Order: sequence, then C-alpha cells, then structure tokens
Amino acid sequence: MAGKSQDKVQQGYAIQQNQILEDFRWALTSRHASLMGRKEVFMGKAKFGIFGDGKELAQVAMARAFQKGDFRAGYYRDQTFMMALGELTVQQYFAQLYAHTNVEADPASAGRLMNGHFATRFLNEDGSWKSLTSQYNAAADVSPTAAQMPKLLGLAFASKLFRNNKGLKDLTDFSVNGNEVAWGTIGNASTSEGMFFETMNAAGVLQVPMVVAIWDDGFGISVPQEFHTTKGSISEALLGFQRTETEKGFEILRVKGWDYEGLMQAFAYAGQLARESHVPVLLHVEDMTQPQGHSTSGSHERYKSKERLQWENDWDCILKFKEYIISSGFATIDHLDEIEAAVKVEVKRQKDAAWVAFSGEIKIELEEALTLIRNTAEKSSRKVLLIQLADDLKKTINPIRKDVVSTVRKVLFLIRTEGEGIKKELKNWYIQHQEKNFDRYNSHLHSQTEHAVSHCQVIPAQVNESSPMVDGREILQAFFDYTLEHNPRFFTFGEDVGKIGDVNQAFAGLQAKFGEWRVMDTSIRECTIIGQGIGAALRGLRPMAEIQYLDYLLYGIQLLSDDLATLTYRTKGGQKAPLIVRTRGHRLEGVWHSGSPMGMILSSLRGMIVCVPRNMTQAAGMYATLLKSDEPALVIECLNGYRLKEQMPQNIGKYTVPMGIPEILREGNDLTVVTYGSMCRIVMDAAAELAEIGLSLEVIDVQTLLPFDTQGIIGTSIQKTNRVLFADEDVPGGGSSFMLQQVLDHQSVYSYLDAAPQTLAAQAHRPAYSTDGDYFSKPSVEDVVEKVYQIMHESNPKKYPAL
Ligand SMILES: Cc1ncc(C[n+]2csc(CCOP(=O)(O)OP(=O)(O)O)c2C)c(N)n1
Repeated sequence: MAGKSQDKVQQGYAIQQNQILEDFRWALTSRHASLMGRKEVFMGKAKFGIFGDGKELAQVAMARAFQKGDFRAGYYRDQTFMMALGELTVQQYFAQLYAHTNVEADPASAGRLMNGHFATRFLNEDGSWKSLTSQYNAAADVSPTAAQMPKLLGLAFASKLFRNNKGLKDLTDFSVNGNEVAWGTIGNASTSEGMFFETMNAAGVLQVPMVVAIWDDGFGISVPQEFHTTKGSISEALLGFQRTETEKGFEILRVKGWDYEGLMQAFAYAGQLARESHVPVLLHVEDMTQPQGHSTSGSHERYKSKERLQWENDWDCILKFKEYIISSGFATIDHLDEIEAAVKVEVKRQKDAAWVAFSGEIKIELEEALTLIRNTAEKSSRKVLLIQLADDLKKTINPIRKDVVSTVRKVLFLIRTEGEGIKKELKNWYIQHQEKNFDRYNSHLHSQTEHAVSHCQVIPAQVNESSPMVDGREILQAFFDYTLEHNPRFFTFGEDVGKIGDVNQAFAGLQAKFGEWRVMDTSIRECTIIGQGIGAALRGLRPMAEIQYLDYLLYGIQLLSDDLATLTYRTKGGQKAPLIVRTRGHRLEGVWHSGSPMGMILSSLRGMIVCVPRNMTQAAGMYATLLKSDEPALVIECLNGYRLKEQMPQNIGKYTVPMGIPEILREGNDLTVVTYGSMCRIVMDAAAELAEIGLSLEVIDVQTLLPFDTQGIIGTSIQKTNRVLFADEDVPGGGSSFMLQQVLDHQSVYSYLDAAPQTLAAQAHRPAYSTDGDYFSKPSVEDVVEKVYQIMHESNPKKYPAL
C-alpha cells in the first residue's frame, strides 16, 4: 500500500515537475522572442514591435486552464499564451513581425497586422467552418484598446445560448452543452475604456462564462496607474460587482504576476467556475513588469523612476519563477541555465528561418525583375537610365516588395513610348505581380467563398391580386416568424426586442412563440449589443443585433468598423462573423431620430454589406439573402414605413433580393434620379408631378449601397436620359456624393452627360423637430421637383424658363 501511494505521489510530483519545466521553457521561449524581436526592429528588419515580456508567467497558467473549444479575445501581449497553447510557433511569430504575406507563414493575418495580433483559423479554405470544439480558438485581435471586450461578451454569451437553447444541441462542432469558456485579456490602463465597463456590466447581468484577465503592469504607456483607475486598482474599484451568496455577479480574484502557484490555482479555479456554473470571473493579475518598455516606439527610462525600474528587475516573473523552481527543488540552477541556453538557440533558429522565408520570396522577385529590366535595357533607347535603376535596386539593403515594384513601374513609365516588343516581358511580369500583390494586400475585403452575397440565388417575391394589403411591419413579422421556425441558429436581441417585439413590433408575439433564447431583450448598450452579435456569429450562430434607431449606431460604429468590417480582411479569410445589424432610420422626428448618416457608414464599414430597403417587402428579401450568405451586414429599414400598406408576398421567408442590383422604379427619358430608402417615395411623388409638365423621370432605387450597382444599371439609364441627379437624406457630401463617385469612377458616363451630374441632400445640420422641422431640413417633393427642373433649365432655358 505504502509503495503504491508513494508511486502515486512520485508520479504526481513527476508530472508536476515536467509541467513546471515545460512552462519554464515556454516562458523563456517567449521572453527570448521578445528580446530578439526588439533587436530585429532596431536593425531595420521589421517596422514596429510590441512584445509580451513581463507577462509570461500568467499566460502559461492561462494556457493550462484553456481547453479545446474555448475562445480567447485578447490583445498584443498574449504571445506566451499562444505559444504555450501550441497555436503560435516562434517562426510564425517572427513571420508576422516581418509582415510575411503568406497564410502558412503567419496564419493569424498573413502579414496584414502588425506583430502581436493573434488569431487562429476558424475556417477551411472554402470558407466552411472547422470543428471549433476540436481546437483552441483565438478571435482575431484588434489594436484599439478594450475593443476586444464587446466580442468577448458575445463569445461567452454563445455558450449560454448553446446550453439553454435546445435547438442548438446537435451543433457539436460549435459547442458541447455550452461548456466553452471565453477568456479575455486586457491591460490595466485599457480598463478605463467605456467598452470595458459596458462589457463587465453586461456579463454580470447575463451571467456568461467569461474570464477576464487583467495584465496590470502599473502603466498605460507612460501614464501611471493613479491617472487611470479609481483607487488605483481595477479589482478594488469593481468590488460592487463581486457576487455574494444571495446575488449574482462576478467572482473577483487577485493574484501576483510572479507567483506561479497562485497563478496556476487562480486560472484553474476561474476556468472551472466559468465552465461549470457560467459565472463570470475577473482575474486581476498585479505586479507585472515590462522589461523592454511599452513598444519599440520609445524607451521607458524616459518616464519610469529609477526605483520603479529596479523594482521591475527584481520582480521579473521569470526571475521569480527560477527562484521558485530552485527553492522548491524542482531543478537546479545549472539545469535551468541549460534549458535557457537551448531555448535561445532554438528561438534564434526559428527567427532566422522566418527571415529566410520572408526575404527569400522577395529576393526571387527582385532577381526576376532585375533580369527583365536589364534585358529590356539592352533593347531600349533609355538603356543607361534603366541600368542605373537596376543597379540601385540591386544595392538596396533588406529590399522589400515596394522597392522592386516601384522600380519596375518607373521603368515602364520611362519606356512608355517604345515598341510593344521591348516592353512586353516586363509589362507581363508587372501585371502578374499586380494580381499576386492584390491577393497579398487587398483581397478578402468581402467573402471570397461560394456563400458571398453575390452568389445567392435570386428568388422573386410572389405577389398577385389576391395578396392582402398589410402594414409593412406585418411583412417583417411574417418573415421573422418563418425564419425562427426554419433556422435554429437564428436569434435576435436588442433593446425592447423581446417582450414587445421591438419598438415597431416586427417581432410582436414571437418571443412568446419561440422563447426567450430566440427573441430577447437587452439593456441599453449599443456597443456591446454589436459585440454580443460579433462573438455569437464567430461561433457559428446567426445573430441579428438590433440597434433601436440609426442615430444610435454611432455607439457601436467603432466596433463595427474596427472589428466586424475588417475581420475577413485582417485574417485573410481565416474568420468570419456573419452578423446582421438591423436598425431603422432616415426620417421620423428631430435631431436624434431622423438621422441618415450614410456617409459615415459608407466610409467606415467597407467590408460589410449595407442595405437600404425602401419598404418592408424588400427588407424581408434582403434578410433572406443575408441569412443564406456568410457576410456581415447592416440593414436600415425606413422608420416611417412600418404602418404603410404593402402586399404580403406568398413566398415570405423564401424570396430573396439580390445585393448590388438597383431596381428601376419608374422608366423615363429626360433625367435619371438615383436614390434609396424613404427618399424613393418622395422622388416618385416628384416624378408624378413633373410628368404633368411633360418631364419624364427615370427613378432608380439602388437598394444596397455596399455593394453598389454591380451591373452598371445606372450608367445604362444615363446613356438614355443624359442627365442624372443623386438624391438622399444625408448631409451634403455624404451618401449622395458616394453614389455620384461610384457612377463617375466605375461606369464611364461622362461622355453621355448633357448636364453636370448633381446631388440633392438634406441640410448640413441635424433635422429640426416636428413636421415643419422635417420639411425645412430634409429634401421634400418640392426640392426634388425644383432641382430636376433647374437641371432641365440649364440644358434648355427656353423650354424650361427660370423659376
Ligand atoms: C482606443 C485607443 N486609444 C489609444 C491607443 C494607443 N495605446 C496603445 S497601447 C496603450 C496603452 C495600453 O496600456 P495597458 O492597457 O495598460 O496595456 P499594456 O500595453 O500596458 O499592456 C495606448 C494608450 C489605442 N491603441 N487605442
């Protein structure tokens, strides 16, 4: 007996010793990667570096508690965690530092993101989901501080849904009974952001399995803690969030960043609590250091006192870990030194391999270009200049792709007047490389899979004389009813969406019918409503996040812009979050309920689909299309359209509306008016009035602004009418100017125009209250009539005398 139990203890001890030395190896590997990374930047081999030194020990502990199926949403300090998990090799780490554009070299971002931005690949090459429960998952990082938090909420919330919504129980590639924990990391200073607080409150309300680890090194770049956080401690400041025996809330833990045992226990406990009981945990890791300062952009000696710098040396977590290992008898100093020497060699080997792979690709391109330029020079009248350019290129130290391509372009410009025979080879090389470089630097703004909206089959709405006239909102209600019935992954949430079925009642009665896990209310928190949707969509669900009014999209636009709209691009197709954001806008009452800030949206949401349905029949068809696709979208319904009568299509839920295909609402010959949304009715009314004086307008509803008229329907119309007006309710220079730019740049209409193309927009200020406020703020029927008439007057003043 004694022998057996001794074995057990020894076995346990042996496992623990192995584990400790493995953790030591990871911590050191990461540290040496940081130290060498900084040198690479200073040697000019990389542009910028931000490293995880000083945060290693906590991250090996977090990796130990992290399980397959779990998700991380963190920030640029998490390299040790990723390495210890086996999701980041040192070579990949350096590939990202150098900006290697190959997905295999840098699986997180294919060189698109600066170093320290981590992600695992959730998707196969064809865009289909991998089994997320069979792998470790890291949601793709973003740089804005705390912007990882809202989606962390969504990742955790998805576990809640998977556990409680029985319709999802078969989706075992995405969840096993909601047992997955979402682990967040954030710097102490970044906890000052609104996003952090909004996320924490929502997680406390929702009771989701979320563990937030705060890496506290006492500074936010140069600014010390006392300027960031009440009481100088985020866990202290948040004590009111602590759960009690009678109240739900957070579990709040504090641990030191150099205390290996404390960290292991804290992370294990946090993970277990969150996983089993869906209790959110705040894990405040204090006493962390930053041996090399914040990033390669500056040195911390400028702002840290001598005493602080000395303290950071003395309390370095790796030093303390060494002391702990030795004093506990797990290894001798010599053994640890041996490990360190081996780690150094291995980190250097992988760093060098990353450099060879990165620079090797460019060297090949450079050599090809040099040969072609020299060959071209032999035949060219600009020989001397060309040889000079080639020689200069050859001399470049650490050449990058830009050096090669810009030289080639200069050469092509110099020889522009020479014969095709002379130019051909170099030109072909350039064209081929333009394609390759497009793929390297510009691809995947949108889905490149068969589920892209552009591939969605068009199924027309079926309406006939017997189709009943109903309120617009009833069409949406019928659509959502059908979709909730047929698509178990679909759910919706937002302010007042649950019990009353949204403020315009498109979900009326649907919570009662389908339950609170399908149609749900949230607190007032637009930013984390978006984050909740992003996180859930990242986990294979089909969320519809509702923003009550378009004007309040501003609270969520940062996240939409920085995270959702860039997701497919910044992971080069490695992740997707096909979230649908539903909102309503354009026209109702006053400054904050009538907005139509389309310019803002169009500039900041490239990468998303932006739908502007003129009525609810079109909106329902657009939702159907989006739910078949894998692209994220914003749909802006017309605020004043819910009570207008429309015919109920017989195939509600099934018909689709194609994206990027405008619809001609009225045919005409004199002038094309391009518009969308609520303005369609105003323009149609104006067209009817103008018809009475013999003016024939062609009215086009663009239907979606992103993508925009992919078939050149507007250009074809202008070829016929030779005049065009772009009208909307945004401020001047906003959505109307975007439409004008799209048509001028992409549809070669200039030679067909008999009059200058014009825009008609709202006033530059926000719309004033009440009907008169609306009339004098937004374009009216009279405004459209007069604007069109003025264009006609300029074309033919005799026939159309000045008003
Ligand atoms: C929204 C936003 N504001 C400012 C910055 C610039 N910035 C980058 S890191 C940083 C300090 C963050 O400090 P902390 O959260 O403590 O994390 P640490 O870098 O110390 O790990 C700042 C101000 C940013 N990236 N995003």
